[in-house]
Amino acid sequence: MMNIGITCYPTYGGSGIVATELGKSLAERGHHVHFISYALPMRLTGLGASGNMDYIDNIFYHEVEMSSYPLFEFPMYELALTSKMVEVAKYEKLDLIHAHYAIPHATSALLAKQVLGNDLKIVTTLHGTDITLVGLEPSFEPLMRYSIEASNVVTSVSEYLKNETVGNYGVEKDIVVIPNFIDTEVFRPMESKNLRRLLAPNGERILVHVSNFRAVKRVTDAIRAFKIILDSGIKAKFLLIGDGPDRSESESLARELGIWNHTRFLGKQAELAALLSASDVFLIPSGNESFGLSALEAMACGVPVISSDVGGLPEVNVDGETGYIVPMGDVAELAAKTMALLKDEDLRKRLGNNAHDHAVKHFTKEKLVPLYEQAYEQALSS
Ligand code: GMT
Repeated sequence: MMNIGITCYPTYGGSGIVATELGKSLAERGHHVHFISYALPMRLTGLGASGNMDYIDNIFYHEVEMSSYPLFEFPMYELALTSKMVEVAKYEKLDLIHAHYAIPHATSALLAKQVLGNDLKIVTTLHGTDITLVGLEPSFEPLMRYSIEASNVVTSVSEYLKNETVGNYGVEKDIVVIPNFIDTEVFRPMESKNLRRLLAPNGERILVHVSNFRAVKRVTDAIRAFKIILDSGIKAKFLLIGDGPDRSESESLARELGIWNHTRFLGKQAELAALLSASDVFLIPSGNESFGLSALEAMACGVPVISSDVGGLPEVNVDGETGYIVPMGDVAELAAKTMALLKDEDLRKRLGNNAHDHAVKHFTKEKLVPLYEQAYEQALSS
């Protein structure tokens, strides 16, 4: 049994989801898990297949309190986080802190270790946003490199992200690839007749997209592709799940293109597996994606994926087998490949079944959480 601190962003995003599911799974395996963040991570509710809010006494949540002081213009989140890490590590006798993101979480954890002056181990998982941040703000590069090099063990969610980190930033640290995973008791093909009737009352086909509507998700590509699909005469509905900065623009585009009545912007949804199971094809046309957890969740529900060809997406979606991969930004091809599935139900079903089998074979928590435990053991013996 280990005492593990986990720091992640609690908001709507893959890294927080992976960190939370990992923490829940580690707790189920008998470890003591302490989440340290500024809000309760969004999926830190419900344990086990029942999805009930069962109480479990080896998961703890420590909130980072932010105080404002008139003289300081900007809140000092990273220092407040560091102080909370010091407190939790000391009193809960943490063996290690698992930081999801090099900047700022591993940076804070490393400072906490310095303050404590002890042998607290730091395991850092790269999700990609760290690297994007450095792309946007090159002056962060030395801090990013330090946060990675000084961690005891570093993991990355895809080969792509590992190669980017090593190739583009000259990081020399050994990086262990541990792909993201799903709980197959939650993300599984579910009975969906009633939901389908509700969402597509006239038997229309159902397309689905799930994201946080950031520019990098290129949601408008999916909407433009949907217009082409409708224009071809196919009767379909498009579910757009999630929320974020580009939602208004996406909604406007749907109105502008005259396809508003065929789209359903559902906002953030808790019952994702049911909505995915009721859908025919999942679209993820991202401009960059170090892994694409939402695509994996769809695959686990038996839904074939049409993805762009960027980042780690080809490590998740196998072209011609679990769906199709199209060049990023090629809206016509996105529409064409989606139509190929919508017009051939046998093919769609076959790829959907393959997607499910692929997810269950390669990306389950049973298979991948032990790799994190190995990474922790490696850190403890370093
Ligand atoms: O993509 C986002 O907007 C959220 C972001 C995050 O940091 O939570 O997701 C990143 O981490 C996920 C979990 O590892 C990956 O599945 C996503 O591909 C990755 N996003 C990007 O690389 C853009």
